[in-house]
Amino acid sequence: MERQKKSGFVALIGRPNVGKSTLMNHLIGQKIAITSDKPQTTRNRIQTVYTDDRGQIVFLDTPGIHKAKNKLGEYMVGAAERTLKEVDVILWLVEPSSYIGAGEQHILDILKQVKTPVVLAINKIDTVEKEKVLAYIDTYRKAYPFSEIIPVSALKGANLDTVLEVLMKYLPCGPLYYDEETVTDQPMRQIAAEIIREKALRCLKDEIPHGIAVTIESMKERQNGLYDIEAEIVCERDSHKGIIIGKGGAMLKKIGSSARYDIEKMMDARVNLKLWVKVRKEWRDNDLYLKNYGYHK
Ligand code: GDP
Ligand code: MG
Ligand code: K
Repeated sequence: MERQKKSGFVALIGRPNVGKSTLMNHLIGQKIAITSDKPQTTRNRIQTVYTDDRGQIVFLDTPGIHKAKNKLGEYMVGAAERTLKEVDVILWLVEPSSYIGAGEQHILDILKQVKTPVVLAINKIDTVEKEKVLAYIDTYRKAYPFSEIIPVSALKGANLDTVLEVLMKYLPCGPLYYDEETVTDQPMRQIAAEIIREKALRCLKDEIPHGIAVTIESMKERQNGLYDIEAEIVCERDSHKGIIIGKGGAMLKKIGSSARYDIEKMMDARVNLKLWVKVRKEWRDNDLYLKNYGYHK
């Protein structure tokens, strides 16, 4: 008789920039979650599905849990907290440190409110001396009754086997939720928007604060399989618009061509990408705009 398979949901949490998307990408071996060295790139949660002969893990790459600074922040924190109560296991990623800062304390306070088992992964151990790792583990062990504490490197793929093994251990037995081939159930459009946003943030370096959003206005497949995609990059100020477009349109062209390259890889099809830049003042604090852009409660 075949052994029953494990199947369930894991919420991946952690402060912005701790390496959540990098971890997802490594596990899936495909570029779906968006990584950036700027925080808050992943605004909508991306479901990533990992399947092997032991079972299936559906990851919810929740937006970073941190104190809300504006309405957009509130949506993100609210969504993340609700997710924690619904999932089978929480995987919390932290930076290697023997000091628990205010941001981590905030997450610990939230974890104390939920009954879900929590696995702690101390990430980026490739950046610290081996001897220090035990002290980091000890610091966190004293702070909360974690189910397991695992030092990892999402970038190098170190100890990720252990993470998978431990997560499988805490998942219930049950039927698989998705086909084995599924890596994400996020709609194509949303992934395309995330890719464009990532490329824009990368190309713009530090010239623009985090106030950009990307919406896909249309996505149509031609008879020959080519996709026409029209997308809008939304920013808060006229001056930002100028920077995004660049001299003679050079910046927008750069964003567009690097985004198109990744979207083509993701969709396995040729893409004709048209980008527009729009200014929407104060969109981060405006409920109506937030709804328009799909950040629903
Ligand atoms: P997220 O905001 O939590 O999704 O973080 P990202 O996955 O976008 O990663 C933020 C930055 O940290 C990127 O520049 C990553 O390359 C880097 N990073 C992530 N994991 C590791 C790691 O294990 N080691 C090192 N050295 N860098 C990492
Ligand atoms: Mg991310
Ligand atoms: K708890």
